[in-house]
Amino acid sequence: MSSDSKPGFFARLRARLTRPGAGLGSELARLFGARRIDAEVLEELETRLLAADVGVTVTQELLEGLRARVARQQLGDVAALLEALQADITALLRPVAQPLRIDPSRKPFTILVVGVNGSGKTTTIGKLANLYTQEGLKVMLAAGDTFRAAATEQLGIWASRTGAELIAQAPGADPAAVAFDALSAARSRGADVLIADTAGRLQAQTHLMEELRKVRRVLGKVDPSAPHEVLLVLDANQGQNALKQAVQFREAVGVTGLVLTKLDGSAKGGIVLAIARQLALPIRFIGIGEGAQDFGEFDADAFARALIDGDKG
Ligand SMILES: Nc1nc2c(ncn2[C@@H]2O[C@H](COP(=O)(O)OP(=O)(O)O)[C@@H](O)[C@H]2O)c(=O)[nH]1
Ligand SMILES: [Mg+2]
Repeated sequence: MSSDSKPGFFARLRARLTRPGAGLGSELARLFGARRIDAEVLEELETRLLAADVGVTVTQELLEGLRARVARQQLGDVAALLEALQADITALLRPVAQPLRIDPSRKPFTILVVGVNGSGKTTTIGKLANLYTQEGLKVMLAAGDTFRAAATEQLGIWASRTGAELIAQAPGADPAAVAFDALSAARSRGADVLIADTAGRLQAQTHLMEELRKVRRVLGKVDPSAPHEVLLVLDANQGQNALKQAVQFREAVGVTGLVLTKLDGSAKGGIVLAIARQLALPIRFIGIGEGAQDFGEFDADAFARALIDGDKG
């Protein structure tokens, strides 16, 4: 990512993660001002963490840490409390803020993208194609969602928009065959990156998970080291359900990284904390809108700041 696109992305993250002026912290500060921290303040904070989908476990952990410091009189007022909270959230997120590195010795670097219907897989692939083609990499996209003709069309639009090459077969084709052809073609044409789309899988349907495993196996037949990344795309609005999906996909296909989409206007950004704490899987990217630019690497400090401060300007 170029250095000048970073502040722009952070400003949009702040503007979109919460309603204007509605960061966790801004609201508490408005409610309580410079008041000393008492049970009521902590209770209000607890309510707001739960409302932001932080989840019971992480909320209790965060509050325990804060209560202990309040008891030791280390936190005088609401501002100090919020500063401590932001630091704790940053510390919680930092271990999972691991960017995806395209290893140039793995050529093509093969990314298999999985997730339930509508989570944002195809859009994320388009955004990734945009990112990597702009870095000068030769990118190929495999239309592995062969259930719906519209899915291939959607991927094709992103391909022509970004200059990536699309590899597709007729609707109804075997997704594993598409994967095999795509990786073989990407190899012979010297692509740097291959990104494979898959159909939206209902995680409860074991035969569909079986199909994803087959796609995985077939990629490994063309290149024993592939796939080099299995990206699970989760819709942040799915809340605790996203956690369940992650557990199931991880078991079935061995997820190596996460993309969290639709963090714009969800008011549920706290789910990222629950996911970080309970899955300990690398969070590679976040999506904050439908456009190619509404996408960036996950940054623990920026995210914690956006969550607490909101768009206070
Ligand atoms: N607001 C918002 N919409 C998104 C985001 N990512 C994807 N979408 C939209 O969500 C819908 C489903 O996305 P799609 O990529 O087709 O999901 P798929 O079924 O997993 O491939 C589309 O309307 C996308 O434009 C995001 O980060 N923010
Ligand atoms: Mg799709």
